[in-house]
Formats: sequence, C-alpha cells, structure tokens
Amino acid sequence: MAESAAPAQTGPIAGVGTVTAVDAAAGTVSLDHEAIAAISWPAMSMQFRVEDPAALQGIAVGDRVSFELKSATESSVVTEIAKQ
Ligand SMILES: [Cu+2]
Repeated sequence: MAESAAPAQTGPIAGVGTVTAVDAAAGTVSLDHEAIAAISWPAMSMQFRVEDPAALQGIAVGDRVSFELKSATESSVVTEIAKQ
C-alpha cells in the first residue's frame, strides 16, 4: 500500500466493456462498461463521445472492448477504443 495519499487521477482512465451501440458518423459509442475505480464509477451503460471517430473503425455492437477516457474531468470522452 502506498504511503502517500493517492493523487488525483489526471491522465487517461482505462476501462473495459461491451459495445451496445456505435455511430461513427456522429462520433459516439455506447458501452455497457465495468466499474472504473479510478473515478468511482459503478458498472453502467452510457454513451460516450469519441474524440477521433476514426477510432471506431472496426468496432461493432457486441464487441468486448478496452477503452481509455480522456481524464477524470472529461470522463465522457473516449480517446482510445480497441477490441479485446
Ligand atoms: Cu459510466
């Protein structure tokens, strides 16, 4: 266990989940994601904006994915998404 208090999460935040909807034209993806402890999120279904819609190439409904959120303050923005 670390001696110091945990610093605020400033960098990308990793998560995993399943794609429930994808709209490359709109640059959005909906994920049924697992809990993300770094930002105290329980598991839930929600829609994200994808920073670069090209990242959605090859991503389809039902895919199991790992993804990164931009930061704790921009947690609705996906910066990376990849099939597991
Ligand atoms: Cu969520």
